[in-house]
Amino acid sequence: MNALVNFESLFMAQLQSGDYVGFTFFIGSMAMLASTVFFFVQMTRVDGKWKDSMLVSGLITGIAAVHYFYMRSFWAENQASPTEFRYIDWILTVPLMCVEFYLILKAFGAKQNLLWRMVFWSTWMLVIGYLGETVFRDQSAIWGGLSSVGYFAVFYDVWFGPAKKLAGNSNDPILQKAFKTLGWFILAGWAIYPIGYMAIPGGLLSGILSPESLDIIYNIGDAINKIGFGLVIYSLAASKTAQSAGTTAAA
Ligand SMILES: *C/C=C(C)/C=C/C=C(C)/C=C/C1=C(C)CCCC1(C)C
Repeated sequence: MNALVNFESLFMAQLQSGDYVGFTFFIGSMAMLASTVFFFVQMTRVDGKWKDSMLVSGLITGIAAVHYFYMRSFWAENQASPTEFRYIDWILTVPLMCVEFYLILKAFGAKQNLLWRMVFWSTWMLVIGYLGETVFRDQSAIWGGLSSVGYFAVFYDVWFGPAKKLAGNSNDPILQKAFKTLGWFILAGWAIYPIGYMAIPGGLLSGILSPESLDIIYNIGDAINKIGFGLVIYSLAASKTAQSAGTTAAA
């Protein structure tokens, strides 16, 4: 199995009929590309202080788009999980999702330690998850449990901890609603991934999920979390831009 993919095969990857996993890789690559164009174009239309948030949304789907092109050709050639590309993508995009939280909460007093704490725990989650999926696959359940500690730390921060308190400090209903929705992505959206992980042979759900489910579940998770998360940011930025245009017009 070769982890290197040549340039031509990136765009010429073949899809066999009945290859449902391959199907989700192809859809994923185009959905990420289209979302990236959308977020970058919308970035030019929102107020200055929301441009950074839109830029980060576009970077998240843009980085994912490139990796999806790699992953789909890796899958097409090897019919095997592109685990390395997957985790390289996550280790770049998940911290950027933490940056989105930080950018939103900065106006309400978020300090950089909020960002670093979230980045630390999400990196913990991914590095340990990678080890459980590769080197220590036979003990994937234990590594999955350890990885989940990082997941719960991020979840706690957003739902009950310091991030939640900062959002509460703002008396801005538009921002609070967006923050709450992003919190649901962490609770329900991120919870999709451990289900895929448990489909690993010998994993906790391997009795009911086939090994190919892993990539399908991860691909669905990525579409929801990367594109959906970006759309929440876009809707927040667009609402705030419209709101400030309204107040300027009224003044
Ligand atoms: C865009 C990519 C995202 C949002 C990826 C998120 C990934 C996770 C939340 C992964 C979580 C895992 C566990 C909580 C335990 C098992 C191992 C992982 C890494 C699949």
